Amino acid sequence: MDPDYLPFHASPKKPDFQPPAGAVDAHCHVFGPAAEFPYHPKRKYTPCDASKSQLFALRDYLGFERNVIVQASCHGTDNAALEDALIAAGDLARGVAVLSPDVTDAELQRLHAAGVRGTRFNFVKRLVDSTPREVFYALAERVKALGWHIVVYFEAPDLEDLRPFLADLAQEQVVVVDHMGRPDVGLGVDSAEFDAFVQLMTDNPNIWTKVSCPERLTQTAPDYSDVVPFAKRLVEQFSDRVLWGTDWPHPNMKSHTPDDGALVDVIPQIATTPELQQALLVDNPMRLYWD
Ligand code: 0GY
Repeated sequence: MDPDYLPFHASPKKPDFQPPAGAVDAHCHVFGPAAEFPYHPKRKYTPCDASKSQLFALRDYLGFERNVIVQASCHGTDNAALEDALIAAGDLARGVAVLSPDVTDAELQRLHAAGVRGTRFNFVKRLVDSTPREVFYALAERVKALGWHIVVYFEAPDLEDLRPFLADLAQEQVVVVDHMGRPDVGLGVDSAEFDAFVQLMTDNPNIWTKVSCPERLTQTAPDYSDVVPFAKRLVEQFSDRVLWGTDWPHPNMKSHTPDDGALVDVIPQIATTPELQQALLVDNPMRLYWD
């Protein structure tokens, strides 16, 4: 079973930027290993195996202390690999699960005990079949009782369609938007498209975002400077509602193999003071996932 995309970097550089003590990589994945945790039969891509021990080794190498591990579409609603990694990590990891509409209360409790604190709603058409909004509303209601938040993944052209739904959810729960809502960076940081995303966050104080994935958004790989103004704008405007993550092991990367050390070196360009770095890497993720 060969992966559909480039394998992750085998020997990333040691970053020049040293994250503050207690830093959290708030968006990364574990995949398989398939022999132990098979991929979902209806997945849209086959990933590279990326084990928990490889993730924890990368965490230490890059200078991070904790991980937030996000269930990706290739494992469907079977969160077994995620749960296994969370249990192994103990207090050093938290998780975001993808839930089936008929998930039992017992399963939710078990996931919570393992460290899950959020559920992910994926709207990216190349990754998942569409799910009716009523299903998501019902799941949001159920996890609210556990104090979980919602993580959403969509691309910028879908924002207007989703805006009322996101605003509804954010009335009572934190909603974290993956990868800055995936702007087209070619349009520029002052574009109407990106202004619309900034407006979403301005109007909804419960909406957070991950200023992650320059490797996916750039049009000049492996130079990520075209993405920097987007992330910097959000970090400066919403400093207490931003998170950062590596996105290791970078599923579906076809343009280039990102060097995780180089990704860490983007951080001081988007969070330019020690205070902003502390908020982005420590205070915000700790408040959302460990309080
Ligand atoms: C990411 C991005 C991607 C994949 C998934 O659930 C997923 O399969 O999120 C992507 O292909 O853009 O956040 O890892």
